[in-house]
Amino acid sequence: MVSVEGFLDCCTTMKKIALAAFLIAGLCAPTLSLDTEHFVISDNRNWDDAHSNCKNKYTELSSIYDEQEMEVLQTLSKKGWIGLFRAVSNSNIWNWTDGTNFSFQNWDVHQPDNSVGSENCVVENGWWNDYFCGVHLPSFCSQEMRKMVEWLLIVK
Ligand SMILES: [Ca+2]
Repeated sequence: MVSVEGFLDCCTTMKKIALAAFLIAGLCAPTLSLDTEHFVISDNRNWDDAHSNCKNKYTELSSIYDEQEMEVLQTLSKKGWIGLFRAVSNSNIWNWTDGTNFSFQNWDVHQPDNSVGSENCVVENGWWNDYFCGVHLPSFCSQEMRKMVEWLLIVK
């Protein structure tokens, strides 16, 4: 026969086990996220060499998806090649070297103007300008970083 105290001890123990299970299963949820970091390469290269250098040492020439990312690049350098290029000669079709969709745009006034029909690469200088790919400039490279993020819920 179980005494009253024994019954209460049993309930308390079960509550502790349930709480422990809840803490393990529900409150700590480690997840893996991808973070992009940008770097400036200050020695001057043409766009093709800048692209090869980024692929060899980082992940890609930088892609820019929004205003915040623009600001991050501007804190690194005032000017540099990015991963945007004219996909079809003399068209207004643009691709990112990493294959992501082209939607955000930040062209300077009167750009892209495709001067003399051969400005097929894009330089970032606070705004974007299509420019001659053979010009030697600094460049922006990006790197994908795998980061472990652990979500913790604080119980009051
Ligand atoms: Ca231009």
